[in-house]
Amino acid sequence: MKVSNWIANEATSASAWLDDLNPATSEVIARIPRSTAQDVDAAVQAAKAAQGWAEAPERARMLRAIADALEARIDELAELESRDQGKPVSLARAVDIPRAVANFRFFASAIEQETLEHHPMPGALNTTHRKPIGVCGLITPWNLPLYLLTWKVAPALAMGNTLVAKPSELTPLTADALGRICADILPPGVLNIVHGLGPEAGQALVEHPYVKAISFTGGTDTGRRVAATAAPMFKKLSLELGGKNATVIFDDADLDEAVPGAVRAAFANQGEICLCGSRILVQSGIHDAFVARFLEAVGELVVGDPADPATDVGALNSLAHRDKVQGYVEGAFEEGAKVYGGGIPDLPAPFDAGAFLRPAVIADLPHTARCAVEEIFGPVVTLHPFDTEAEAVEMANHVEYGLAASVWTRDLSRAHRVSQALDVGMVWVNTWLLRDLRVPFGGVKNSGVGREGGRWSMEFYSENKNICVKL
Ligand code: TXE
Repeated sequence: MKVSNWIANEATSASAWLDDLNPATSEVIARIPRSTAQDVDAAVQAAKAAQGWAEAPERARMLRAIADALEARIDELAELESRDQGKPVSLARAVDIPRAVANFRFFASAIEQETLEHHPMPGALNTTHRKPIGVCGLITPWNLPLYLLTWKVAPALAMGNTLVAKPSELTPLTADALGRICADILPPGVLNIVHGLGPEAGQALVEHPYVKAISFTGGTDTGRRVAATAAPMFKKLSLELGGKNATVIFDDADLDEAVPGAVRAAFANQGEICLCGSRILVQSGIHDAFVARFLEAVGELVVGDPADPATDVGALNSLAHRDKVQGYVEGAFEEGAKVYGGGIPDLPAPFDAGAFLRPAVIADLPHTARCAVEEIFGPVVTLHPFDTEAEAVEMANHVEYGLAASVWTRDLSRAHRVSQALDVGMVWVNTWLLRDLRVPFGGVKNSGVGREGGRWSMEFYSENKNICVKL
């Protein structure tokens, strides 16, 4: 299979190509363009020429048409996402692709229902207007490929911008499918998709003078580089970066909820979600009971063929990433940790060549250990006991990241108190990753800058303009 760049609704070829692998088997499944700065420039020029492409009601109609087209191909897209990313097909079918559909429907409704402010003053009236920014650059990662790409594309289109998207070179397939779908729905140049390597195509996009806003989701180090390039050019910047999120279990937690909740938070999507709860803090009174049930539940997770409906944990995104994750587990062991599970599973061909790792639970290391403070981004979780509420907050906040947390308790006052004290952008109480698309999404500290979601996305992907009329 050959993946194309989509520039002005044309599938365009490239002068060089990259291999795209299925991480569950290490087979080459596609070749993708290794785009150059010239390819990026062609996409940006097409986007620039397409500005002013439609009024809001027409844009809403097109967003719904994209949602319908994605929904009609849900099984095919789920299979494509799984083959490219390594995640279970069942997860892509239940979560990733439906969420992509929802992203378009949500922002179609949002622009239809948008209200703007007027500020009357004696003898004059101020009206506020939202204008498109112009050409926006969207750079997305490999963990939730279509889910996160559409989380940017939908609001950016809704607000009337034209786009150049650079999906992760590791997971290009559903972006290609989106480009094909949109070529039949959007005017030429409105959505352009350019594939290639981050330091080449991604960097060229961030550097391009006509690109007025950059929305980036990816690793913190890459985000730092993107910010260093974009900030002196005064580009609007949204950075959704990594996380090292705490799952905080208090003595009074309902273990029937907290155990499966903590398992899901730690290992959903192989632990490759920036929101994953990769550090579990457990109060001493419930510690042993929780750990026994948690380890039992983790031991029941099925690792293997992502196409098998029984699979809970698929392949990591690449062998290189699997080795990096495995390196953290081995490092923890050398530091004296007790490691439950982990290791490379014994799978039949062709999965013996895949990037699989059994879920690993690390105990008996302080909450300051390397594996407890750095983002591992794989099926690895650390366990830490605590005594008091204050201690839990101190431990949870003792990382450079500040994306999310979950708090498990039956005490409503404590839930509020602890949620307020945690230095993060999002807290879930007695649940994890329950999303309402209207709420602000983003983190503090090294987890990023800015918020997306609902009106925050609409704010980011537009420029506010005030008009003052003397009466
Ligand atoms: O992501 P990168 P990587 C974390 C996770 C992971 C680590 C590294 O800990 O192990 O980051 O992952 C593009 N200019 N997350 O290296 O490089 C790149 O092509 C412009 C957390 O795979 O950040 C891709 O499209 N763009 C995370 C995108 O940036 C550049 C999700 C993300 O890739 C670029 C993924 C450059 N100089 C990884 N260099 C989350 N927050 O969910 C790369 N890119």
